[in-house]
Amino acid sequence: MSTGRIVAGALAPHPPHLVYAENPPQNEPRSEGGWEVLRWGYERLRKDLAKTDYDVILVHSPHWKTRTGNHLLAVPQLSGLSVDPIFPNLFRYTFDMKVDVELAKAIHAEGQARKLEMSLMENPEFRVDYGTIISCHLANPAWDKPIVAVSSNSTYFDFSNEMGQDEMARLGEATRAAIEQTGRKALLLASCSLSHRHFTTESELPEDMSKEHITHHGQYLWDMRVIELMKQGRTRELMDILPDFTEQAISETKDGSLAWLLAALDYPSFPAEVYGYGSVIGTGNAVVGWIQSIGTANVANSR
Ligand code: 2X7
Ligand code: FE2
Repeated sequence: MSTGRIVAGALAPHPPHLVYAENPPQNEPRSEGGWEVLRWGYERLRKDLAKTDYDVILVHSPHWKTRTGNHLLAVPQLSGLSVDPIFPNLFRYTFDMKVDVELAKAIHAEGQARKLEMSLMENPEFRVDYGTIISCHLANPAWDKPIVAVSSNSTYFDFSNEMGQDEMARLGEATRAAIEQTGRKALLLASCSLSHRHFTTESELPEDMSKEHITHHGQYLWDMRVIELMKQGRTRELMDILPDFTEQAISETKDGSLAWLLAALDYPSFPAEVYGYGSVIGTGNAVVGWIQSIGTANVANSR
């Protein structure tokens, strides 16, 4: 009998600014801080995760873009230097991570069984993208758990948001089945921003918070609508409006991370915990958790 399960999921945005602001030893550039509301949100997420027993982190990243299907890291250990191509002034990070290859292979097989195009990434020199690294770092700066990283395929861009979302629903289901089958207790991270319209110029001091705000009010209203549905546990409704949100808020959900997460969690109906919301270079970002032990206990207590 299988004992594996997803113990928690989180919307875990990856602006490089958040790691830059924390000044961890792995990141070369130094900062004077900034974006505290989001960073304190991650701090609160980490506190809740510390009460949760999990043994692997799975992350779906918009910045590992693959043209042909869904790729999975499948090298037991990866290290190197990852540089954000847009913000090399903020993110030059020396990474060193372990990968749960057995779980990656199980997802690969479950995806193929659902007619998804799947590939294993077996190049030991592979440079891991900043989206994967940042969400994992902010959720677990100790890097003491192995990860499985999932790429973002191009279906949303080549066909439509609806088709992309349909594939992510199947990939989420495949991910859950593989976790159950391999007996893992898993934390899942959807590494993405919400509204994603950003400034086209950077202020002289990137962490000058007097310059930071959402690009425009319409983006903020869309973000609040989506967050409200998460807070109310209405994630199936959220999936219904996600294609429109993706289009109108120019959202990074177009890379599939959030749809994958909600599908893997089987569309949770308990209220999500919103740990923080804030803008980064004009984009809207929320740190949100669906922690099974906390969420389902709250629902039981309220009955
Ligand atoms: O990749 C990103 C992002 N998604 C949001 C904000 C700023 C920079 O990089
Ligand atoms: Fe991004």
